[in-house]
Amino acid sequence: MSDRIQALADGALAGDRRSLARALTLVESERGVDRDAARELIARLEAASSPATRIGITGPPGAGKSTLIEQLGLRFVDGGKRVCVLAVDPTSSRTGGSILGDKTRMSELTRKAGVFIRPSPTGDGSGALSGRTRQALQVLGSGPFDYLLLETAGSGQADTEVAGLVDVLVLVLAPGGGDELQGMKRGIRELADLIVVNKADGETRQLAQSTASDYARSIPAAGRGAVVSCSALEGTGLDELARRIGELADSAPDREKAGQARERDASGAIGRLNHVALATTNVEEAAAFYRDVLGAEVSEPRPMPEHGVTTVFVRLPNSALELLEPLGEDSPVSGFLKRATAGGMHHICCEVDDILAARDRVREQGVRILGDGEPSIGAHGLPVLFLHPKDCFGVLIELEERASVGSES
Ligand SMILES: Nc1nc2c(ncn2[C@@H]2O[C@H](COP(=O)(O)OP(=O)(O)OP(=O)(O)O)[C@@H](O)[C@H]2O)c(=O)[nH]1
Ligand SMILES: [Mg+2]
Repeated sequence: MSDRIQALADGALAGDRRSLARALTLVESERGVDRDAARELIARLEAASSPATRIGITGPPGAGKSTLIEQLGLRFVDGGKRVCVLAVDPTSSRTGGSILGDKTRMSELTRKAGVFIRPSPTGDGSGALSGRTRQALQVLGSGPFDYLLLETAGSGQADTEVAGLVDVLVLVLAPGGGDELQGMKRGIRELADLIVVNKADGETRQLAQSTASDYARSIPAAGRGAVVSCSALEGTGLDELARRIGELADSAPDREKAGQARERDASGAIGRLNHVALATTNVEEAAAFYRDVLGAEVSEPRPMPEHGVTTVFVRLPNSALELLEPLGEDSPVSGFLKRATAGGMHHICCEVDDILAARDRVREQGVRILGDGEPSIGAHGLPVLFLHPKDCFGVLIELEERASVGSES
């Protein structure tokens, strides 16, 4: 096992395409045995000497992110940069992947020597980035690339998360969409280094330019001037855009070094609330309630047979709700619903920096851990533990280890 992982790590560090592809498949795998191997691989890859600068390209579906990435990528390659792309597709976990979609959209870039393009499912279907995405970034980032372009769709919580994972964040928007601006989380507007209004061509040229001016007026003073319009289709404004992004990337502070300086808290104390999980006998109806009655954004239901539940994520500006419907014979939520037949709060999940330190801390205080006390891999692909509700004032508490790449922000 270890020799195999070492060979995979060596291949990935050297930029061998097959090794990179296999390493990515390993970290994206949902199989338990693969999760252990993936952690070992990531630990070996941390030896990478000069990780790629990460450029996040985010924005609503259809704004033209893939088209733009191909055009920017071609310009970076012409400028002598080595480029790779990770396109995270929130729909692919449901539809089985739009791998061909993005590859054909980037067909010219795909053919360039030394360029590596990889579509990746987000994992939990919530649009939020999973632990797997973070690991995929680490794999690609450790290869011999100058720039790692990360494509993610959506707006809201997922975007704010992206900001913590990249060195430069570019927000791509389509012309018009004043509602989008209203709906867009303030955080993302402030976190973006550049806002690009795409499709400044044909009938939407004028609209793109006025949208760009609107955005420029509405974002905080520090961000003014950071709004540009372009046409990824016709190429207008792209040389200038590529130059500006390149400048931002080359002057970005060394995130790896900053990350290393930011020691993990080894006290085992709990950190951010990750989500509150709510059990229900009908996840579709519950999702419709959060969407239609309360007006929240909800994901599609996702069956997770390995966890015995079908889940829906309800996105909130500062956290998430996870709706759980039992799946299969021995679902962990079936017992709960026998007592609380109308459904109810099943558990809360808090993040910790170091899952083993957290376990030792609570154990010393006499709190029991459910199961054998060994962390298992939870729905986000990260190690988790559950604390006994009888020792926690009646509340089932899940502790989840924070992902290894800086995710706070
Ligand atoms: N007119 C015009 N159309 C564009 C431009 N850029 C992209 N498109 C078109 O917009 C559609 C969506 O483009 P994509 O590049 O796939 O957009 P995306 O943001 O990657 O979409 P998702 O990955 O599905 O979220 C395609 O039909 C493109 O051809 C542009 O600058 N002008
Ligand atoms: Mg795309």
